[in-house]
Amino acid sequence: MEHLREAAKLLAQAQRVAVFTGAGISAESGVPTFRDALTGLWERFDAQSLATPQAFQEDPELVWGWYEWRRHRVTSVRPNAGHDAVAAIEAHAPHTAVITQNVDDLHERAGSAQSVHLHGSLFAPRCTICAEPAVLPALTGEPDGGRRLAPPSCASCGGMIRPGVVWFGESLPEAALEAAVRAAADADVLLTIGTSGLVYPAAEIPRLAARSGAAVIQVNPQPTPLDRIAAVNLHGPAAGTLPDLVSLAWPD
Ligand code: BV8
Ligand code: ZN
Repeated sequence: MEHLREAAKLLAQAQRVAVFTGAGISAESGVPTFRDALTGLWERFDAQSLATPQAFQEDPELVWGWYEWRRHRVTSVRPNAGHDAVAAIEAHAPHTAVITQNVDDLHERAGSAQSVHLHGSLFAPRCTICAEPAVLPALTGEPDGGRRLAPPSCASCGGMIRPGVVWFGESLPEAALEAAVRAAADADVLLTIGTSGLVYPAAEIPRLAARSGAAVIQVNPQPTPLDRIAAVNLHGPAAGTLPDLVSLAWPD
């Protein structure tokens, strides 16, 4: 409880807050994290080998099927109390930036409309040839066959459509990375939630905030490499911890 109080005090006093999230914040909505053994149809694949341009090159139907399965999963779940608490922080602390590594739209659906997506989104597919955004048909039920699905073709040039995410070995979108670096450098407090802090350059963001003098608060049930740079470590789940943190920081 002591740690929670300390974190709430830092948050309430902060003028500029950066919130940095990973897959852990969506776990309690039922979206598997990267570290979990991939559930259901995918337990025999490793996410890091599927989330690459090479995998899409070699077997576009397998990779497209995986992303459509994930898009379906996200579409069929709801934001949890952790996402809602992040939106509440934005309501209380006027200069708050939400930076996410996640490719789901749960922050947006909880009200964090300006979330910065460092690794793209399941909802922004584009053409591999002309980069034109593609409009995806609404998913009616779990993608059939589960595993393989042929990617659609571009309406403009007939090129193959790819998921709008950043794969391993691909550069992050410049504008998103710049916005995240600026928010981290300016922040008085950076709240890192549900990330193993292992994937770069995104994992640099909390470290940059700490170097720039921000107080880092971590919410994560397990220890991570970020424990070392955190002023306060709240070892608990996001949906269970964040609402308490917000109500302590801003008792209505
Ligand atoms: C790039 C989108 C090169 C796709 C993802 C050094 C510098 C630069 C690059 C590298 C480097 N060393 C290695 C690299 C290459 C690589 C990398 O970092 N590899 C790692 C494995 C070492 N980086 C890249 O390839 C990046 N690109 O560097 O380009 C380049 C440079 C110049 C010019 C050209 C090219 C691109 C990386 C982006 C990959 N895409 N996602 C998709 O989603 O399919 S990464 C993906 O995994 C996620 O987006 C996330 O970022 C990452 C890790 O996932 P987390 O979010 O942390 O989730 P994880 O499962 O790991 O952990 C969950 C946490 O939640 C756990 O701690 C758990 O305890 C906790 N948790 C569980 N339950 C809860 C909870 N927390 C709270 N509440 C709960 N209930
Ligand atoms: Zn095209």
